Amino acid sequence: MNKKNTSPKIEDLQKNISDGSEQPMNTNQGVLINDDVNSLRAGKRGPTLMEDFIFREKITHFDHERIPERIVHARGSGAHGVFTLHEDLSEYTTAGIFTDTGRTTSVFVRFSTVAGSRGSTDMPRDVRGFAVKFYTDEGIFDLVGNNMPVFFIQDAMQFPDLVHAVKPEQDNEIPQASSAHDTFWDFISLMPESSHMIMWLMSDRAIPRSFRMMEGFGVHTFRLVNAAGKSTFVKFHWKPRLGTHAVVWDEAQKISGKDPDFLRRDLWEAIEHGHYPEWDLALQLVPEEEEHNFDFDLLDPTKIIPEEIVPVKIVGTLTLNRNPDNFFAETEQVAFHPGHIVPGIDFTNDPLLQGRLFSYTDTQLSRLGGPNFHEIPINRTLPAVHNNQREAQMRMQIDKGKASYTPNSIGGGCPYMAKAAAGGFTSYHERIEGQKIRARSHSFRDHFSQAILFYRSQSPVEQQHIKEAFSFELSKCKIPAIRRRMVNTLTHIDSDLAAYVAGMLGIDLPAAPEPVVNGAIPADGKPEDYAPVMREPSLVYDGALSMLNTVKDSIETRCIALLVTDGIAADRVIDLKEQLTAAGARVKFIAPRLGKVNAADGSPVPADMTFFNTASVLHDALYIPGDAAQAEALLRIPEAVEFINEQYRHCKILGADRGAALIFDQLHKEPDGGIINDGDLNRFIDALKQHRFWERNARFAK
Ligand code: HDE
Repeated sequence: MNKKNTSPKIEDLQKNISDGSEQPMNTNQGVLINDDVNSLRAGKRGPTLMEDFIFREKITHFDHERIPERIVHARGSGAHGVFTLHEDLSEYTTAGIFTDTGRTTSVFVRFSTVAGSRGSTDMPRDVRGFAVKFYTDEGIFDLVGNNMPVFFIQDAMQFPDLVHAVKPEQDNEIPQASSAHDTFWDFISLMPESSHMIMWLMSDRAIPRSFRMMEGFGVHTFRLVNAAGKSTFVKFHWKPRLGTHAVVWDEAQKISGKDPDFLRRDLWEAIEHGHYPEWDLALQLVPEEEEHNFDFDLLDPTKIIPEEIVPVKIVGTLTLNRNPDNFFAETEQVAFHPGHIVPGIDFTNDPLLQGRLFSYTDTQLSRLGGPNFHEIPINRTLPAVHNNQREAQMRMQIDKGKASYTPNSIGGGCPYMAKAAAGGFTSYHERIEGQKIRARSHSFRDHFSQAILFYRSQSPVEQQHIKEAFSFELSKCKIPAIRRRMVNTLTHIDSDLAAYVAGMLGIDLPAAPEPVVNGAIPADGKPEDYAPVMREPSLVYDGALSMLNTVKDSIETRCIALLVTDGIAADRVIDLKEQLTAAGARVKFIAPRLGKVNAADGSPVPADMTFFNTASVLHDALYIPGDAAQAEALLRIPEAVEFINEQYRHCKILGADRGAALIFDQLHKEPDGGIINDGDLNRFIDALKQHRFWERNARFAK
């Protein structure tokens, strides 16, 4: 199907843009301002007068400059872009964005952390939000997902508990943006259903190298519905073109100090430099008749559908190509909602999704100040809005006519309801029967088999990182009983993992795994109805779960530090920069001081950064051009030595020209596949494509 794109441009929706250039200043009522620096007073040294409407308007506006931050996902970064479809999916759905291959749909995407407040670091160990607003011709479709495919809890009823547990503790508001504390692990250790999610949270997925290098997941099973009313279950995935990559934990902690805006800056700069981030949209499709063919429940949000069982089908591309003009107006005020769907897409009865359908409108009422938040430019839908909703705070739309009710005759019966054939939304006719009941389905009780599958699917490096992450997090818990409960939970996932963590915490492993405690049982609930069903995973390995199997074919946008000192050969550094830039990397000259270094031929080599204003953790690799004199000069600068040591420790790729390579011996770096000491740039580039040389750390060897 190849229809013409009729969408207005998203920029047209945002008509309230003001840049103030070449304009006189005026008040919000349009009155030109003559004096914006003196308040009106009774005499030069007298009291300020209440009648100063210019002063009062300015201060009132200032007093209310902050809106309440999001309860969760407060720290975020956004970008505009487009979505294009490669394949007509009308076999499954009537939704225009999934059937019209000729269309380019505008999107706004917001990435976020979950726990920290708005000013917190980008780099805590945390889930990342991946929320996409599609401005489709048929209305807004929001895919409000995360960078992990499962969630901590099965029922929305427990979301406030989860969030209270992970947020800073009640008495002293410590720690900020961190799950490494008693209340979080107290809750988790009493919630066996969190076992799968907690493996993802302790994995490298929780410390991404870049928003541009994260997968995204819709998490819940949704429905697609076609023109004949037939429904197909669907899981949504975003696959980054640059592959899925992470930093290491020591690096993440240091980045939080050196550049808390690390991920925000990375996204902004990539777009400014024209390196537009791209993701493939991939779907897992399950025919309605096959709902019960799995050994887990499709409605359980703590489960994935292994890609080994249902492969993903790539159907479209998301490209982010424009930074916001104004952070507050766009990234802060954007309001996502999993309930924003369009005809051809529908919900399932996943109890987590069902609860979300209530929460997201409700939260905007206090955050954005009332029910008219859809009129804020970034939230406007392409089709003009015609309905009988009226008034309330901050109403922008001026509704004409007398009739604001249905049925009416005064307004000619308008606005009228749209027939399904004309695109009117109809809900999928799912058959429902049952008692009104508060209960958890027995099909939701297998909490461990996919946690085990996840761990077994990880490479030795990733497994080691998970061991270290649990050890770190639980070491921050002060209450021994919580640590012990968690270690016992781990014995049900992997004995080696449990033994390592117990060893690092200095506690004894239980002689045999004890039953896991489930603290979430209703007062009159029967414990046997809530006892986890323990079983082995049906699959041994799912290749899609390990970042080892990710895309590693380019060094595009990787930040390479070229360490330069006086006496360097100018033509060599310029050539290196050109070659690496041609391969897509971003190269910075790091020097002892700002300004320039003096090359051997007397020409200036401009310094981008210095050893005192940047750090190793902000770069993916380093290269040392020159000869022994350059190496010796660097060895005399403690910050340069620390830079090289840290790059090495974080398993990064270190390159040097043959003459300068003696620096690696001097610093006792044993030659390995991640150290290129002969100036061979092709080998350096190939090594960097692998992201890190993980084998360097002997602890990973199995
Ligand atoms: Fe959210 N979530 N959530 N969530 N969520 C919010 O809405 C909520 C859940 C997600 O960049 C809030 O506008 C409940 C799962 C993202 O603006 C709030 C439950 C997933 C974002 C809310 C969940 C998410 C939010 C806070 C349990 C992954 C940020 C501010 C039923 C599929 C969107 C806001 C942005 C934001 C409620 C669970 C993703 C309070 C009740 C599962 C990416 O309404």
